Amino acid sequence: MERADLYLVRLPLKFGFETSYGRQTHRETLLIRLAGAGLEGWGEAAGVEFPDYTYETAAVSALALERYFLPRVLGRRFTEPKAFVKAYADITGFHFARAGLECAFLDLYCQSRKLPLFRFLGGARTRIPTGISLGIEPRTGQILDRIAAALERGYLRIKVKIKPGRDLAVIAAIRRRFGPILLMADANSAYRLCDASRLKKLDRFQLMMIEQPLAPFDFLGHAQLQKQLSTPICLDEGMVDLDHARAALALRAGRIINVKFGRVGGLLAAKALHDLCRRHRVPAWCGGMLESGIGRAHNLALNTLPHFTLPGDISPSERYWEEDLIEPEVVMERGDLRVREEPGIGHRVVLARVRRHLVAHRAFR
Ligand code: OSB
Ligand code: MG
Repeated sequence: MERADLYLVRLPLKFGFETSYGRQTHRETLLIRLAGAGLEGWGEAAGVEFPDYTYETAAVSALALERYFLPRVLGRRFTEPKAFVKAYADITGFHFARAGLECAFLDLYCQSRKLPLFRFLGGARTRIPTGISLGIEPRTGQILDRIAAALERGYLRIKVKIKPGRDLAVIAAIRRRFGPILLMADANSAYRLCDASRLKKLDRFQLMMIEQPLAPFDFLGHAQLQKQLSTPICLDEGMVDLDHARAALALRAGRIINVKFGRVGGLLAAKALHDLCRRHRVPAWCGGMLESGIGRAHNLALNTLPHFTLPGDISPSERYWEEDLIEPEVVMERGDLRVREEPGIGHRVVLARVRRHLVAHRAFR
């Protein structure tokens, strides 16, 4: 690898996105550019700005890459992804950082092989039916309006964020207005096991699943809760690697898994989790992290894998950004996201747009 660039950017979201952790109006994220042999590859460490969903903020990813990961790959030539990942395999943790780094390499590698990234991963489809993840709003009417617009736009499944006090009445209002749509709720760890009787009241609304009701690694609590609920529990925050996923499944902590390539440390790890779910016959789907177009393009490639049979959380660029960082943007047609057949991620990064939102840039040789 001849050169690496880290771009910390802060992108204005088109809408405030509120979860049980709080409300975001901007997305701070880290972009990684690798260059070698006349090509460049891009990746994104789409952590968070404030350590809530994960402690791995974009700033932490930048530090980890600069201090620990980049020195292992700069000045070396890699012909295979396996060898690239092996160069830093002894470094633990920093999943979002290593995911972004691996993504940049895979983009570069696939371009050199003239291979679309999704084909390299083993994906087959070029149209992805998808769902939308809607934040908490101060008034239920606003959520209903957003759902009406999303259904009109062709999203297959609606996910709404919930927290104690913004749950039962909201879900009831949604069912009353929209009837039997594909509906689910994401609690982002906002409940305790002692809230079980409240969560049990959600059963009558026939949700597809309730995502991450309890603390990230409370697999025992989730197992006890799942025993009391007919609604399937889906695990998100705690599914950080295969070991945690295997433990959670063995304990019956949930019946569905949300796969995010950043959380598990890369596309290859995400594919391994996808394969684990398939072997266990556990339904799986791809989550999202409000990525810029760069991470979004990588996530889109991941979404093409065959066992992601439930609609995911990946929306087109225009939902989040006045102007995405890539050309062409990720687009939705008749409810489906389109996967590009060009080599690598198949989208070009517009550096001028990266610079417009730049917080910090560092170049390494
Ligand atoms: O819990 O799935 C989550 C975004 C940031 C952090 C956590 C989550 C989310 C989403 C948004 O739900 C999904 C998206 O549209 O990218
Ligand atoms: Mg979630």
